[in-house]
Amino acid sequence: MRQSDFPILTEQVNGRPLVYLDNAATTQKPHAVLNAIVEAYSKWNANVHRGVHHLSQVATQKHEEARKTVAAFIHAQSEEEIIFTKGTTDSINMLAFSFGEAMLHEGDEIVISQLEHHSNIVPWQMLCERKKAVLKVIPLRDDLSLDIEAFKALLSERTRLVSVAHVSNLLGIVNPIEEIIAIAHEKGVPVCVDGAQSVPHLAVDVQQLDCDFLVFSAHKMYGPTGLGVLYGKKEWLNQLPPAEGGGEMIEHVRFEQTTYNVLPYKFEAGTPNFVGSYAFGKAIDYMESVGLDTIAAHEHQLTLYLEAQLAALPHVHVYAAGLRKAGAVSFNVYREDGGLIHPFDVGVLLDRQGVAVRTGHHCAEPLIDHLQVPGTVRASVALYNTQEDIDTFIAALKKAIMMLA
Ligand code: C6P
Repeated sequence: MRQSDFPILTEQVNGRPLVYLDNAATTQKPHAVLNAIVEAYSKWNANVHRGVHHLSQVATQKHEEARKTVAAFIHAQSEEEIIFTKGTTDSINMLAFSFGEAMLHEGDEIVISQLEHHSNIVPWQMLCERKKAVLKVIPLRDDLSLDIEAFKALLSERTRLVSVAHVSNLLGIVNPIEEIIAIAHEKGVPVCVDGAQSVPHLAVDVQQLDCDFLVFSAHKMYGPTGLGVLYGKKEWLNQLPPAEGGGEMIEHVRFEQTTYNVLPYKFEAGTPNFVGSYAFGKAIDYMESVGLDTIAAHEHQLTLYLEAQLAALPHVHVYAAGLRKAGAVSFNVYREDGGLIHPFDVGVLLDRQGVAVRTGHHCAEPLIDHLQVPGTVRASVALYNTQEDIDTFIAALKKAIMMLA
């Protein structure tokens, strides 16, 4: 599907045509996004919200149109609920600081899960340390799905926020996020959804989900690096203090006291990444031109095919096999004697054959510890991948296994 829209896909790696299966780390960019970046810098580059001159007004208009595109994409009630950040990690850090300042006191609790990416662990850990609060962790069942009964038992009168991934970056599992939100809301607890691995693959509607916050990164959605989103319900964002000071976030500055701007600017200190937002808007237009349902169906088929092909190989263990996944599949390879072939070695031999996958802990060390392995090999798909890509990958993997076993 649409491989020709992505110039990098015609590159050769180690003398072989590139087969890019590291999309959960970052996706490749279509012409529409690359052209948007060149257009911005060659035709209307100027700082936004600051100038009366023509270029500044054009730049401001493009930046704010992109915000509306993002708001419509996730079905936010208003573009005031869309805060541009540097990425998912930045969004979570911002939320942790801001929410923590306003809402967290000694002895309060934050709930995350065993399968979170470090970006949805460390900011909450830092906050809990600062505020002498407690971080609680939803455990996994034997099949690696979240233990929802244990989650219910973890919620207490002191729980102030739940922050959970919609899709696990390591396992690709789609978590029952609607259920998690409903359970938390029953107890009056707000929920932050880490959508870094879901918004690229599934149609996410924040009003339907009723999540209080949603965070995601443009670079995993065919958009530029250095740009992400913190969505928050207006009621929440209005209650929270800014996380950073300076630039666009002020109304008036006096040495005695500074007053803050309205939403969303209150949370956007300094010159925003307006070229990034414009290019991200084009990435979303591109995804919509393909169709979210078409993308989801295509990737679902590919993921099922990928998992089935891997599971059919002797001595290959697929994690969370059979559970609903979006985009990513993790596995490990074992020798006849049961010894693990290090995922790094598998990754290197795949790379020699032009196949890009990710190996290691995938920035989810607590989950890797739970799996009791040094890491996994992860293959992850995007809209431009084909069944042929999977076949090339499987053939390359068979060769790698032959050499390593
Ligand atoms: N995961 C991966 O290879 P940033 O780096 O800020 O754009 O996204 C951080 C992040 C947060 N949550 C989840 C679920 C993620 O998957 C990621 C990024 C990449 O799995 C790079 S480590």
